[in-house]
Amino acid sequence: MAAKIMTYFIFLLPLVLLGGCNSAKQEYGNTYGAPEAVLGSELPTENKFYSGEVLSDAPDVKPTPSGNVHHVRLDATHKMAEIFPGMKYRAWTFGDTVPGPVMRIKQGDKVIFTLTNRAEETVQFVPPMPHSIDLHAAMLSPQDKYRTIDPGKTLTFEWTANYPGVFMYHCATVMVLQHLAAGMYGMTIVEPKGGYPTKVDQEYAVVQSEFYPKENPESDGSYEFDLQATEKKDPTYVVFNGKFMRHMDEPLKAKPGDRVRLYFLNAGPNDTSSFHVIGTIFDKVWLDGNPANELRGMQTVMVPASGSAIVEFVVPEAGQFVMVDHEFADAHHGAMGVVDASQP
Ligand SMILES: [Cu+2]
Repeated sequence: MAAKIMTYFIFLLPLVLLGGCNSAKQEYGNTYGAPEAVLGSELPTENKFYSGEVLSDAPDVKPTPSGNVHHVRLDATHKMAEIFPGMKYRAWTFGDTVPGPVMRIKQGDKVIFTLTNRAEETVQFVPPMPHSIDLHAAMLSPQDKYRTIDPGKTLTFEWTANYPGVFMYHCATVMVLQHLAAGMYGMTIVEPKGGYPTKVDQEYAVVQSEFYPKENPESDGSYEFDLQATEKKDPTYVVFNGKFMRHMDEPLKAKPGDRVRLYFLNAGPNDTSSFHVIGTIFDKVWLDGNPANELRGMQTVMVPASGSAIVEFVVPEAGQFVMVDHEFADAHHGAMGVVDASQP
């Protein structure tokens, strides 16, 4: 009997353990581990502050990319952004936009990623500032790949997208709250292997975030981050895609009968979102953007700070369908926008 048990432990147990590991790998085909990040000083000379065929400006979403390896560069910059026309905010950005560019890749794809810190070149109002990037779509050592780099530096590393979803990326340099409130966040879409189980007529990216501005002491008419309001979670503006009520003026276009997919990310930094579209019901909701997390027939989806959802709905008839954060104080602070299907 004792000999039999020994046989089990010596020969069979390792196989059982190995089998367990293999089945996890087979289920997801995950890739773990990456070469060390490389720190450099070669800054791009072009005026464009990002590059990569898989990038677009929200609400636009690039089509599913071909190929399995993508080169992506995002630059950290400082710029005067407008939260609404004429209202100037001292923003810190990825790609010189708030939110940063939308990255669309596929599960299993590899990204050769470069962060460049160009805060030095673009400085207008704050001292050159260290920055970093934390990619929620990746699984990497934060101490190596998400390290803070000085102005004038670049950091290059690679990663593989193990899980499908809609993921946040953001600056993770202390004080993180300040870098987030200043505008340093964006969306990565990782499409499942084999694509989504539905076909849609329209698709858009919507990033919700909060702004906490106060007039800056130099009284040049611009605004900057208000630490007190941010720590009290008391935003002046809650916005979709970087601007107060932006998609009331720039509606997302659809037609009656269309199936619409929204990739929705709540970048925060502080509030949840109760995302709702007036006049329809979400046929499918994939929490965190992963079709394995499916809910049906939902009126409102609760999305935490740094969380996301893909929502799909049918436009039932001609009309203007208003997206809101149904925490209505947030809607009044700017988290409203239209899906316009008033024309056939
Ligand atoms: Cu930063």
